Amino acid sequence: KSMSPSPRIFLGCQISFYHSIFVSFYNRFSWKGGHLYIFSPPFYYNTKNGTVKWHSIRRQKREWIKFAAACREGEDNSKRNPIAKIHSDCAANQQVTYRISGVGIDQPPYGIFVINQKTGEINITSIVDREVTPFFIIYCRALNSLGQDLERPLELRVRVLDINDNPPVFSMSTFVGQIEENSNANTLVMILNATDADEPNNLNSKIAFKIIRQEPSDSPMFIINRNTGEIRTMNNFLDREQYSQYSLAVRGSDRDGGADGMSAECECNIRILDVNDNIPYMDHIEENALHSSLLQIRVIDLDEEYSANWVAVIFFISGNEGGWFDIEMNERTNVGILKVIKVWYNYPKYFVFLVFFKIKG
Ligand SMILES: [Ca+2]
Ligand SMILES: [Ca+2]
Ligand SMILES: [Ca+2]
Ligand SMILES: [Ca+2]
Repeated sequence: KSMSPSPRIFLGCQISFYHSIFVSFYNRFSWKGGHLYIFSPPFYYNTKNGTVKWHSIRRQKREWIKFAAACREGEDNSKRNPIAKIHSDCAANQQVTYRISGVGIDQPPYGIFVINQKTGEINITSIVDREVTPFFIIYCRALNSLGQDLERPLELRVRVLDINDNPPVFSMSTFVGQIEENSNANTLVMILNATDADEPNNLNSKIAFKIIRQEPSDSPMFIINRNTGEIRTMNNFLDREQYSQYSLAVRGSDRDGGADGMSAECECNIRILDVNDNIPYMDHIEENALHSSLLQIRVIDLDEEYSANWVAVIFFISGNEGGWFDIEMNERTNVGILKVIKVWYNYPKYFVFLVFFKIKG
């Protein structure tokens, strides 16, 4: 237990000519750890040697009061009582009543701090939650028997130390993203978002992201930035014609992914968008028994069915100079029917039409 004078804080009165409230404390932990801060605008605050000074013309009258404090959320701090003691020099020649007010005293959460009106000792009475109240400001007053202020009100600021009592929380249980097939490696797909209610800029709220599962699992296709939650492509091999959808399980762990952290998981569904990277081809040509139809032309395209990348167009290159034929495409089946639209009566018994056509899709 360190009682060295280095973390001592002392306050001197600047305003009052006659009296001053002096407060000092010995922090049981290192002052640099900042377990408890006390300051107020009129005080001169020196972080270098942990001294707070309230310049006073009557500095020679200052009085030192022991102040032991550490306020950690989620645990019983009462064994350190009194956590503070305030004192006015006026007590030397008259009766002084000490009063405190503020959040945690006469404002919710009520009654966490209480004061002995005669001695000025301030006690903590219950367990505190940093996520509800990250710090308390105890407004202290010293009153005479008529209820008049003998001193300028003093602010004691009590910081509540964080413990890691909150896991990360993803903003959604399932995130949805999409990315074009064949995209370059390192293309941004989506950004995951998670928060942690513990103290900001503290390891307790520092979340590290990690992909823990991918479906289909053949080969890893995505990487995640452990700090930002950005998911990017690992390579340029995404192929919608192979897998049109990926599912990832991502874990977010506080304490920057440390073994002592808490974690949460979310799911990411990534849709692979089609690119027109397949050339259509003719499956087969069938003779058709229908009266006016000659041929059925079935077109195959591996791109996304029914999309513009898939629907084929067949057009004549040559052989239809007389406008005898037409091709009727069925957009649901990608089957084209070559029809005779101009009947030609004087044709020879055997006649071969050479019709060339091109398929687009
Ligand atoms: Ca946490
Ligand atoms: Ca906490
Ligand atoms: Ca295509
Ligand atoms: Ca494609």
